Amino acid sequence: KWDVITFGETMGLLYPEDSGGLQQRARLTQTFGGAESNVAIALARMGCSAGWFSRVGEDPIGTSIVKTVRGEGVDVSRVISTSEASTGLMLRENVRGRLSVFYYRRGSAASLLSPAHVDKQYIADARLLHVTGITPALSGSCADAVEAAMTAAVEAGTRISFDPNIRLKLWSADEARPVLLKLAGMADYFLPGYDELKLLYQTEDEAELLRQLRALPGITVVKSWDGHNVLVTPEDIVRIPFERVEHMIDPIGAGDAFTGGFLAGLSKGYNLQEAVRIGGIAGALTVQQQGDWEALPTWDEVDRYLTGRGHIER
Ligand code: KDG
Repeated sequence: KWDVITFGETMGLLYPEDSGGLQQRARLTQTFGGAESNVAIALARMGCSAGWFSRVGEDPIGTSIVKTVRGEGVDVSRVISTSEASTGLMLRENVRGRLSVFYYRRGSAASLLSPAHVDKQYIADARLLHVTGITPALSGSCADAVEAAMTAAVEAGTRISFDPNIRLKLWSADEARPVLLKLAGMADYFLPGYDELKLLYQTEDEAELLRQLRALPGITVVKSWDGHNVLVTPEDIVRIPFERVEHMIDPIGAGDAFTGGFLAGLSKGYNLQEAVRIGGIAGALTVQQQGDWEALPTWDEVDRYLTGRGHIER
């Protein structure tokens, strides 16, 4: 069985090499990014068996995404390459510390994913299915694909983790809320950030938020709540402090690293609290280097931190 399989759009990513915006003539670095493939790569680096699928265009960006994700040890056997549409793109800039993302993904190959592309047997062959709230924001057929995949998982006894990953450039909070709350209710592990939680439940009242989360059938881990990651189960609320970040370089990808670490921890048999700590370590290691997935740690790096083993320089 696969430890985790996941699916969702991965796009070509372009950003200026130097600090500065995209309006000026800039030299661009070409890479790629996608929340779900980031999680799959994180899991593979941490020694878990992971699969990711999507649709990509028959173009150089799509080909390089599939080759690179495969090279990271992720199963890409279910990825569909199509001449029907192009691989999506995103551009990113960081101007005086203000980060902005620009999407060129409408009508992309991945936005045409539909329930017909969801291989139920693949999901049944996994211990856990990971999905995010980006996918249902892409198109009606993508939203249907997420529901079909989750339903297949429930039928097969495959557990589900769900990161709402709210992207307000893709849909409004009012559009997102009912869809994401429904999916949260189907998940065994719901992994929102604190800001997303406030948006979903439209309150900042701590007691009310906790009450809502405890009413969910699954377990919730809230990322970045007052310097903690907070584990909420029907019985318990545990606040696990953040790991110290010495050199913050690039915050993007921290959430995906957290998810990868958390799920890797569970796959390796750690308990929930330990898995949250492992997720926190993976997140902290990732933000200290450039790149969404490039900076994801290996299990050895996480374990060195976890066990307090030092770094041998030479
Ligand atoms: O999750 C971090 C980024 O890789 C992510 O924001 C890119 O999948 C992405 C999206 O749709 O925004």
